[in-house]
Formats: sequence, structure tokens, C-alpha cells
Amino acid sequence: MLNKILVAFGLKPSQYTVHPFGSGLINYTLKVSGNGQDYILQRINVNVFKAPDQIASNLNLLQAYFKNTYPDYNFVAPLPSATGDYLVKTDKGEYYRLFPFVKGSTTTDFISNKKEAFEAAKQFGKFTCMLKDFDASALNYTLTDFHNLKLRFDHFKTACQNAQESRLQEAAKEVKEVYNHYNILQNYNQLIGNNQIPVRVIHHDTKINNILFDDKHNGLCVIDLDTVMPGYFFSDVGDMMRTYLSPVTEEEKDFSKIQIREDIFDAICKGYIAEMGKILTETEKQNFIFSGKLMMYMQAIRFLTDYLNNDIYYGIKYPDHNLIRAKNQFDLLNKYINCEKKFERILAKAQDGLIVAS
Ligand code: GN1
Ligand code: MG
Repeated sequence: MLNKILVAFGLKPSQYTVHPFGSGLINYTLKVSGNGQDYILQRINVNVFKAPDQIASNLNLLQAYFKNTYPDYNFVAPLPSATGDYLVKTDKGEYYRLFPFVKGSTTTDFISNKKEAFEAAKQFGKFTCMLKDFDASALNYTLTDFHNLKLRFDHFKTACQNAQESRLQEAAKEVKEVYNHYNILQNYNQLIGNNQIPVRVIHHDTKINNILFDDKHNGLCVIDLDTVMPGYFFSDVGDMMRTYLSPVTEEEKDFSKIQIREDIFDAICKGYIAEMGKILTETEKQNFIFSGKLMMYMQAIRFLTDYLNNDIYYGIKYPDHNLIRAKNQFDLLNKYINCEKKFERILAKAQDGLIVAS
């Protein structure tokens, strides 16, 4: 099967070896090595991305824009197949695409120092900033309502109504925790309801492994562009807070290891503001810290909802995996909230730094 796909992309199977690659929860990713140029081959999860051709069309539009406007930017777009298509469909209805593996680039799964956080935040900020004059409405919504907290909350409520009694009991504390932080949803509804936040081109998945670094640990570009679509700055800023601040991830079961690293918070502010500072609106700046709360809360709700729905979305490795992930995210959220006052001072300094520098 894989051989057929390689052939469809014009690669001779005998010249390449293929190995699973990366740690994404959604798509199935392989590295294809050999013959002087490596590739990333990816099977799109069509249960999540129901219209893979919409992703391909977004990427083509963006690629054309970058080629004209920022020709030096390393926009990692899919390669055409032998017949000039960007997706290869198998008899089983699976979709594959092939990317060049950027030579000399590396990725990391964990933030080990503030430089990495700074570089990543700068790259995500740069991406949105470079696209500030691109018409975001030309892009398809590859996942409708992806970061719509109101809808995520509604799905959570439905899941509570339909859940097995045993799961509902196991999750009672976390269900209560959702309501303890109801003010986050209220604030979100107010911001969105009043159209207070501009629509921009947003990456929507800013995990550190979606950044390519060069050999000197400088950021090169962003990858994993399936969720690039119109959205709000808080998705990217908030998901960086969610995934960079703590030295351990959402997978950690020992919550005493969940911590908030202030130097990393500082680096996210400085990196993002270095690129986006000049175009962020006052409301966006005022909600910079709120972004973290929003995304932690949303992810906790998403894991909890999936647990109540008998784990139909996120892959699990043990029975209570999604419940543990939800608990982990609530723990992170509470620790983040405890730091808010400190964050305000750090953010203000980072913003002052921009004014001094410009
Ligand atoms: C999924 O597969 P991955 O790790 O790139 C999810 C994100 C979640 C994340 C949580 C399309 O991303 O929204 O934040 O898991 N992506 C989708 O680990 O649902
Ligand atoms: Mg990903």
C-alpha cells in the first residue's frame, strides 16, 4: 500500500525507507528517507478533517501569496504528485500528502529554555503578521468552530447528559471545575459577541513541535498548517501559554510536576510582541493574559467531553487517559491564574520594551 503511494508521488520505493515520525494525536505521520532528499508523508485523519481538499486549497492560496510577497519565507507546502495533485487518495478512501523535509531543520517536543519559547512565539507572530494584508476570508474553515468556546461548552453539556453514569461519577469533580471557571466563558462570549477582536490568519496549533529550528536553535518557520484559517490571536497566544509554560505536558499524571515558568511567559510575550506588537489592537493586548486561561479551559473541556463521550476523538493509551488529561489542564489553569498579577507586570515590561525599541 505505502509503495503505491510513494509511486503516486513519483518516488521509487526501493530507494527509500519509511518510519513513523513525530507525536501528533490526529494525523498519521511518516518520514521517508533516502536518495539525498527526505520527505514527510502524512495520512490525513478524515474523521477530523472531513474535507482534505479544503486544506490543500488553503495551502495553495497561501503558497502563492508567500511566493509573491515574502519569497524568502520557508513556506512548507505539500508537493504535487506525479499527476499534479496535492493529495493522493487510496482505494480505501485515505488521503495522503507529501512534504519536503527541510534540510538541516530540527524539531523539539519540549521547551528546554527561554530562547526556544522566544523563537517559537516570534515565528507564530511573524506568520500572522506577514499575512496581515492577505484576505483571511479567502481561506476555508478546515475545522468549523474549532476554537469556539461557546460551542465546546455546549458539547460538554450534551456529553454530560448522555454520559454513562460511571463516567459521570468519576468526572464529578472536573464537571464542577468547568462551572467554577464559568467567567472565562462569559468573558469569551462578550469579546466575540461584540466583535471586539479582529479576524486574522491564525495557525491554531502552536505546539513547539510545529516549529522548525536551524542548527543554532533559531526559528526557521512554522509547520503543520492544516488548521491555518481565519481566527483570533488568542488561539495562538493561548495555546503557547498552555503548552510552553509548564515543564511537563498534558500527558503528565503527577500534577506536582506542573509548574508555571515565568521566564518562559516572558519569552512568549517578547517573541510574539516583537512581530505582532505593532498591529495588535488595544483589546487584543488587554486580553493577552486571558488567552492562556481561555485555551487551558477549552482544552480541559475538550478532554473532559471526550472522556464523557467514551473517548471518540483523542487517542487513549489507558482507560482514564482523557480524564487525567482534563485534570492536568485544570491544574495548569489554576496555577496560571495564581500567577496573573505577576504576569501583568511581565507583560507590561515586554510592551514597554517594544516602545523603546521602535
Ligand atoms: C490535537 O494532534 P495534535 O497534537 O497536533 C488537536 C489540538 C489539541 C491537541 C491536544 C485538530 O493536536 O487542538 O490542542 O491535540 N488538534 C485537533 O493535544 O483537534
Ligand atoms: Mg499538530
